Amino acid sequence: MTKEKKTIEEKSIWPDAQKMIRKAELDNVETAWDRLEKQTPHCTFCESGLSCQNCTMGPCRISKKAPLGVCGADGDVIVARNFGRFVAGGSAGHSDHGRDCIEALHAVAHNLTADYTIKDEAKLLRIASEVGITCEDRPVLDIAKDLSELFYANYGSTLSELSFLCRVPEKRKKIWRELGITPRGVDREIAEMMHRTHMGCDNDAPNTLLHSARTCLSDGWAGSMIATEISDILFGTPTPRKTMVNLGILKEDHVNILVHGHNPIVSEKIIEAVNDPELIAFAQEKGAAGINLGGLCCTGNELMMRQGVPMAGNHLMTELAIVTGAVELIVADYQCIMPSMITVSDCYHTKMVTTSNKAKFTGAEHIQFEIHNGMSQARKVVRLAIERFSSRNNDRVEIPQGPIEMVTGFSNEVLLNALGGSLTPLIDAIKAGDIRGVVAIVGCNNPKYKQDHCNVNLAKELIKKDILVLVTGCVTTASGKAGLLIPEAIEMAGPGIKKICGSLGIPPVLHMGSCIDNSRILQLAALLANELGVDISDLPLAGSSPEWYSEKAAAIGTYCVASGIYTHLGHPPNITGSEVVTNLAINGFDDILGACFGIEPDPFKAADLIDARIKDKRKALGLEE
Ligand code: SF4
Ligand code: MSK
Repeated sequence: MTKEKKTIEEKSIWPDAQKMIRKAELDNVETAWDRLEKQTPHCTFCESGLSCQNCTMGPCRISKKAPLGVCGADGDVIVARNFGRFVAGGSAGHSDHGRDCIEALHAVAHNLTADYTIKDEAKLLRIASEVGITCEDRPVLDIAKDLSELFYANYGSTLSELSFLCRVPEKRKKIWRELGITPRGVDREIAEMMHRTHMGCDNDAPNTLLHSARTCLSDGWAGSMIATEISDILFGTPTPRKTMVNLGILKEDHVNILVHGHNPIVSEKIIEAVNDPELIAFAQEKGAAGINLGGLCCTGNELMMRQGVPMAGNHLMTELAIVTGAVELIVADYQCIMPSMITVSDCYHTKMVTTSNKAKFTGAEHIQFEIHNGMSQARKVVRLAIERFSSRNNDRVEIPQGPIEMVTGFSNEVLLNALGGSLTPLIDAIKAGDIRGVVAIVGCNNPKYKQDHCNVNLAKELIKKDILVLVTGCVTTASGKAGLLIPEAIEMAGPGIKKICGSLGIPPVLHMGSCIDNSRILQLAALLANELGVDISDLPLAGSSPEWYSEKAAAIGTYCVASGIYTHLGHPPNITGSEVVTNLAINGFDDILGACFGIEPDPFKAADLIDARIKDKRKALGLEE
């Protein structure tokens, strides 16, 4: 974690990052690490969750001398309220992304766009029947209309429970019913969280935490899940493919364009424009060998999963990608795009383009993407990038090292297919102890940590212990760069994983997508529980976000715990100012939800912590002595 002045080697484990941090220093470019240094030490009131700005009688800070805010709220209430608003922000982010996907499906269904189509009709029919829509003898677009309407309703206040709760094991639904946290509508839970945390409403910390769980469940089992399923319907369900990762994917003689953000609605059109022969010819006219597209963060994950587009880097690589001096243009949708991208790109010839009214950046060129104009806007963006190529200063270009190979595209459909159509072989492998458990490592980078040290070492330790690892979000890039996402990585795993993954020809760490695709992991957990007739909390599963930073990651962790999955975090959210809240998160939730958070910054100790939990679950199922 943070210390005031870090050496370059202490900032990141990666040679490409270290070289670019050094270059940034020489080029006089400030990065997240420099700004962190200036922000350290952080305010201890904020860090422990004990400051409140919910009204203008304050702001208030809770201390021994002043244990109550002006309104009389104590530390427990303030911490719980802050946490509730924090995860409501995360749930809103993912779920609003899901809403944009519904709008796209709705527009396709009503013939309002020629730019988007249904790529996976079989999946549309499968999902529609799963949520109770009649499909027989009906035109596909009519089914899509009904599905988009039903998904819109999942955001409102009219449903008594969310459509995808049909996937949730009965035992889990009973727990939610008894606690009064069955998620209803996405917007409803988020709005209620904001309401409850207004001055003078919910002044009972455990009660506020329960609604935090409900809010996050609406993200996991609706907002994010809807986003994933519609993205598959519109752009294709991912299948395994080889691709490359790290800054070495940039090409010195090409126009380099990077997509950044989360929603594939923009990036899927950019890839089409990049492959347009007219635009390729235009790039060649300008002296480039061609156009090279790469990904950053989660929209990069989306394009990688479905199209095999190479990945330039995760969260802390986004500024450093510009520092290569080789990037003509970054096109961003929303989420996790550092505002500093503008100032860093101003130091080079890189153009920043924003595409959503929800995420405008002063200093960027804004090209608004709508469902009806996605293709023409994408062409504009690519043309702009090509025009920047001649402004590149070749003396300032440095592309570090060659890229690393990785395999991507492990959707649940692919896993089921690889297992011969049923989960039985996986369950048998779990019963036999060849696969002792399954852990999802997800989430971000945070400059308070040595970049990817925890993400990578935790994955390595777990596979050694015969625990299958699933990755999404920025941990994907970390695992790929560490060589864990290729079948040959079974050599780093224990004998059981080596045997099972070896026989299937798959890596011991499987890439399952972007941040919203954690919903794929929820679905897999539910499928396993239903197959065995147990609750999700009975399974030898865990989640982990070792280097998380975002509200969305906290929301993911909370919906995992509320779904019955023990979740490790490298550091706690800003809740440590309240014993009541902290105890509930790391102990009390276990009693009522069958899962809780575990906090451990050291990846080796975290692996032992998770392993112990998996051992307990296996013992309870009679699978281990
Ligand atoms: Fe202070 Fe209470 Fe207002 Fe918060 S809600 S700022 S604790 S008076
Ligand atoms: S992009 S939320 S830094 S994983 Fe999904 Fe990466 Fe975390 Fe953003």
